[in-house]
Amino acid sequence: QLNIETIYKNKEAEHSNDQFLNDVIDGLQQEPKHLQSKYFYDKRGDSLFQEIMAMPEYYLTRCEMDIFKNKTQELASILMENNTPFDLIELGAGDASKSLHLLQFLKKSNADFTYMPIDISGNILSVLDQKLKTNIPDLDITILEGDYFEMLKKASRLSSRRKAVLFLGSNIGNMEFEHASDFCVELRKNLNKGDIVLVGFDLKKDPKIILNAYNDPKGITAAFNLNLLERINRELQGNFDVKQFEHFQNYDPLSGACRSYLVSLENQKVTIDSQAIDFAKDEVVYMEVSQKFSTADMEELAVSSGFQTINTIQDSKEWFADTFWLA
Ligand code: AVJ
Repeated sequence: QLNIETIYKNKEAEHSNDQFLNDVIDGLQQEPKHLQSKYFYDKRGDSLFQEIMAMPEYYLTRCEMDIFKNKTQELASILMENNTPFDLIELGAGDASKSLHLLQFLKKSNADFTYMPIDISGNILSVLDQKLKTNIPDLDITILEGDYFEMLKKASRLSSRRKAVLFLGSNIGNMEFEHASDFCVELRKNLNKGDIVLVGFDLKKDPKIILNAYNDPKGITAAFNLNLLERINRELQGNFDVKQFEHFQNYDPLSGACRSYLVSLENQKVTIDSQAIDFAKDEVVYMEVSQKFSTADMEELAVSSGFQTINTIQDSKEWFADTFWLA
């Protein structure tokens, strides 16, 4: 069998620095100030996120890994239904450490599929590429570097096979609830009837456990947030004094929103690509939401975007859920 390996980047990638600059200036001119967490993932950010996933407090990855390691057969049998060839598209694939188990299982079961990982970080995609070459040398893989929907459309132009889309890790939690709903509607529009989506949701649970996962005593999550200021310094000629900002994390058990902020410790002026931005002492920059869900929240999302829930698989602690939606 042929191992077709191609890397596609979106055209926008060439202009991505302009986009980054626009989004940063735009966000810092808003009230309250806001930076987008999708920009966390440069090379340093990727490596800090790897450290986060290895922290004892950050249970999410271990819980979903429990599902992918111990319920692989269940996952695979739904994806392989009726044995027709398919494209396995992963949104925000990262280093594919969880999906690796599924891919290996699908290969062993002689499933006819092409793996299409999509990620915004070219750096992590080269890590993924190496990892998969070593572990599954005969895997058909098409790598797509760029934004989710542009790359999903690209995937549709490349192939007309049925699609199974993975959106794991509670990545969906990085969107405000209304935005997540718009996202799922848009996702549904890009799929055909009979296509399948597997979405990972971090569930509402003991609020202390959730807050601790994002407020680690070693300050790795703080460094992960502060790295975006450093990235702005590196790539956009910014002059943030990172020591003048402090990470603050909050979890609201009623809404399920876990949010991170950077607090300005002084009145200060920062220049980014020759544009000046003022920060008042104690002013916050809103950085990221990591939304937590009840099973009712999950179902609401599915129904409002035209999907039908066909199965939900949880880890042994019942802290995390991977749910299958049928388009
Ligand atoms: C990669 C979006 C799932 O929100 O839990 C980890 C990112 N931020 N610690 C999350 C993150 C702070 C993570 N996701």
